[in-house]
Amino acid sequence: MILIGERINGMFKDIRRAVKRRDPEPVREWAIKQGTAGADYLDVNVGPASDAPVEAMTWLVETVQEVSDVPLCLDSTNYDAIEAGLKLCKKPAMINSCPADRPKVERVFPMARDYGAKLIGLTMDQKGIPKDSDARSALAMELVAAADEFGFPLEDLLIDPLILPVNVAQDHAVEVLNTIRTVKMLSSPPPKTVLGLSNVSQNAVHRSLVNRVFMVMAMEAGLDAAILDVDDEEMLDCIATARILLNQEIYAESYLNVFKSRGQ
Ligand code: THG
Repeated sequence: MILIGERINGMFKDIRRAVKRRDPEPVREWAIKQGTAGADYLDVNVGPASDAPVEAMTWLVETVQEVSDVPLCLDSTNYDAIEAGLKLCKKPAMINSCPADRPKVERVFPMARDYGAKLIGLTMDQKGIPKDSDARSALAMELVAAADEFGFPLEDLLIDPLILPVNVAQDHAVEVLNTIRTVKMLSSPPPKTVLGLSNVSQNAVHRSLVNRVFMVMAMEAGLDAAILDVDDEEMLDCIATARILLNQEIYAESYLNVFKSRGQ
């Protein structure tokens, strides 16, 4: 399971303020904390309100890399900001993300290939996010075809079927799970799959419980990666236990500790 720490994102008030004031301290703290918790990547997003996204992303990437050598997942809809970040990344990065929308595909896939970055492809197009898993899977297929067309390695493509909050789009969750299953049959080798897990519980009660239960369900469907709260210890225990029960890890009495100490 590829764990991508969600916390350095302008959606959070402390980070939004830090980006605006160019205050490095909250960014450094979260970079170190998530690295210690076992993040394989750190998602970095300057937030929707940033008026100078290229400069903000440049600052954010530099600030994180001053204290952490965890690879970065550059999260922006502004591809100039992503490219500015890619130029600075010391480790191969992940690009977050590209929809199945032709002009964007033509901009992002060659960039991902040329920088040796992994790439998250979203099952959405200019019309938005379809509900049915069949329509989501058809968009995933377009992204798989684009990887082939632009010479991008399929195993570096992560398909994100885009989970929405359960309190406003309850009927989407099963469609997302079925999309994860279907994507695994699209090509050989198949692309990987990823979710922005905490979306599922936005504005809902029992947030961390909803996140953990959906994570385990998505793992059974074949999920390979998640953008999530790596600081949620019970979440990591759920992931470790699901890995045992799915026979992805050999059982040992110390399995919880083994999982938590990995990568440190
Ligand atoms: N797919 C991809 N990338 C993504 C998402 C996705 N990036 C962003 C997001 N979705 C995943 N990251 C988050 C980060 C934070 C929250 C949800 C998803 C979140 N934030 C609090 C909230 O909105 O309630 C912020 C409030 C606060 O505590 O300050 O829930 O789906 N590829």
